[in-house]
Amino acid sequence: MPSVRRVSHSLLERQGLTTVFGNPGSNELPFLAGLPDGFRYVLGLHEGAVVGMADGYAQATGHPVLVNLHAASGSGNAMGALTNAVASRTPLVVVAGQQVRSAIGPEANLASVDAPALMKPLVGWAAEPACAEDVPRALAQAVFEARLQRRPTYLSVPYDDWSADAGDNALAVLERRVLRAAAPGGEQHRWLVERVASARRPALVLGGDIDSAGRFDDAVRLAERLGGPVWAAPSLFRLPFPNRHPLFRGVLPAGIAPVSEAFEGHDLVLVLGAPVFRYHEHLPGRYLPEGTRLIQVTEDASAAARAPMGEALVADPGAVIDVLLESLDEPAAPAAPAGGYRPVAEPLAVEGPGLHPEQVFAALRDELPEDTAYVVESTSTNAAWWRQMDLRRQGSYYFPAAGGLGFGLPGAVGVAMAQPDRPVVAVIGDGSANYGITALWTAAQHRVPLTVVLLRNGTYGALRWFGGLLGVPDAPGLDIPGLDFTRIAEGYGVRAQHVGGVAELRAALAERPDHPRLIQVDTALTTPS
Ligand SMILES: Cc1ncc(C[n+]2csc(CCOP(=O)(O)OP(=O)(O)O)c2C)c(N)n1
Ligand SMILES: [Mg+2]
Repeated sequence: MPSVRRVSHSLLERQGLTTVFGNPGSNELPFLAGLPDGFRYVLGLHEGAVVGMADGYAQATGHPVLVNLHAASGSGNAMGALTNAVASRTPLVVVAGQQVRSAIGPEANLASVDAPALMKPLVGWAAEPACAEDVPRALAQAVFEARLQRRPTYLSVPYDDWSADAGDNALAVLERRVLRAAAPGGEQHRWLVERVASARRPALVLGGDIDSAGRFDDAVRLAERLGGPVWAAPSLFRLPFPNRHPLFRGVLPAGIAPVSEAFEGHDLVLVLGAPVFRYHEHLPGRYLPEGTRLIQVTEDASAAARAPMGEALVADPGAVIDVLLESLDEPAAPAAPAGGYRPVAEPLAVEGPGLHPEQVFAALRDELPEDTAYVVESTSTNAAWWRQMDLRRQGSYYFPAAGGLGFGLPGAVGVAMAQPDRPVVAVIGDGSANYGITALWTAAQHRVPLTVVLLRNGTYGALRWFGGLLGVPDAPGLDIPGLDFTRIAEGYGVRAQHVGGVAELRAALAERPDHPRLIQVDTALTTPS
C-alpha cells in the first residue's frame, strides 16, 4: 500500500494544487519529502508574505492554492493575512505541520495544542485528522471545502502521519469530483425577474465577487440593459465594472447613512456578489430610504444570512446575470452608448517637493498598457486613484479585502506569478510596504517582472484623516520618517530607483524590464475621500 504522503501528493496533483507557497519548519519537512516533478515550492520569508502571495496567486488564477505553514507559530504569523483572504473569498488550503501524535498531548516543543481551534474563527473549515489513515481524505475535504465555500481551510497534520501506510481505501479519494450548480430554480427565477422587470428606477451594486468570477464584461451588459446607475460595493477589493463607464457612480461610501443617501429615489437596489454591506466608518442612519427595496444575490450563504436588511437569494451571481439578460427586454434606447466613457480630470499638482498622487496615477494610466493589473495598498490616495485611473478589463484591481495591511506587495508577487503575460504593478504606501516587505526577496529569486511604485509621504496618511473623523487630532505613532525603500529593495535583490519628478517617473514607467523593480516617489499628503 502507498504511504499517506504518496496518496496526498497524488491528490494535490489531480486537484491542480502543484504550486505551493510556504515557509517550512521541522514539522513540515516530512510532507515535503519526495515532492513529485511538476510541483513548485515558492518560499516566502515570513508567513504573512506567504499567505499574501498565495492569495494573489489564487485570486488571479481563480483556483485553490496550497499554503504550507509551520505549526502554531507560523500559523499565527499568517493570521492577519488570512483575514484578507477570508473577505476576498479566496480558496486557500493551508496545511500546517504538527508534532508526532504521541507528543501532542504532553505538549512537546512545536506541538500545536488544539490546532483547529487556533484557526477556527477565521477559516471556513479546520481539522486535524483523528488517525493517519484519514489524512488523504481530510486533505481532499480541505480542498473541496475551500472550493465550495470559497474560504481558506486549515489542516494540521502530525508529521509521523506522512510515512504511515495509507490503508486499503485511500485511493478512492483520488477519483472524487465535487461539483456545484447554483442557478436559481423556477420559482426563484420568476420572482427575481418579475421584481427586476417591474422596477421603475433600478440601481445595481456590484461586489468584488463579480470580478473574481470573471463576470466583469457580463456586468456591463446587464447594467446597459437595466439602464440604471451602478455602484461598486463598499470596502472594495476587486473592481467589478469599468470605472469610467457612463453608468458608473463609483465605490459606495462605507457608512450606513451615505449608502442610504446614494439609493434615494431608487425603488430597487440589486446587489450582486457582495455582502450587504461591509461598512467601515460608523455613520449611523436608516439602512435604506423609504420605498427602496433591496435584493442581494450572493453565493455566500453566510453573507445572505447576516445581512441586516433586504431580501437575499443564495445563488451564483454570474448565473443570475445570465438569467436576467435572457429574460429582460432590450431597452428602447441604450442608456450608455458604447464608447461614451467619462473623460479623466486633469491631475492636481502640488507646490513644493513631492508629487500629488494624482500625478503619479496619471503617469501609470498613460504610460502602462491597458491590460495592466494593479495591486493597490495605499490608503490615503483612494479618491486620487479613482479620479485618474481608467480600468476597463477584468482583473485590473486588487486591494486588501479586510483592510489588513501586508497583502499589497506579496499579493502583487502572486498575481504576477499567476499571469506572466500581463503587466502587474503594485502601488504601495510607505507604511503598507513594511508589512509584506519580504515578498521582494521572492520576487527577485523568481525574477518576477513586477513593478512596485512606492509612494513615500512619510506618514500613515489615512490614520491622520481618520484621527480627524474620530475626534483624535493628536494621536502619537503616525509618522514614519527615515525609510529609504531603494536601499531596502536592493538588500532583497530588487533593483530600485528614486524618481524626482513627473518626467522622470514617466520615463521609468515606459521601460519594461524582465525583472522586478521598485520605483520610489515622494508624494504629498492627501485624504482618502
Ligand atoms: C495589519 C494592519 N495594521 C495596521 C493597520 C492600520 N492602518 C490603516 S491605514 C494605515 C496607514 C498606511 O500607511 P501608508 O501605506 O503609508 O498609506 P497612506 O495612508 O500614507 O497613503 C495603517 C497603519 C492596518 N490596516 N492593518
Ligand atoms: Mg504613507
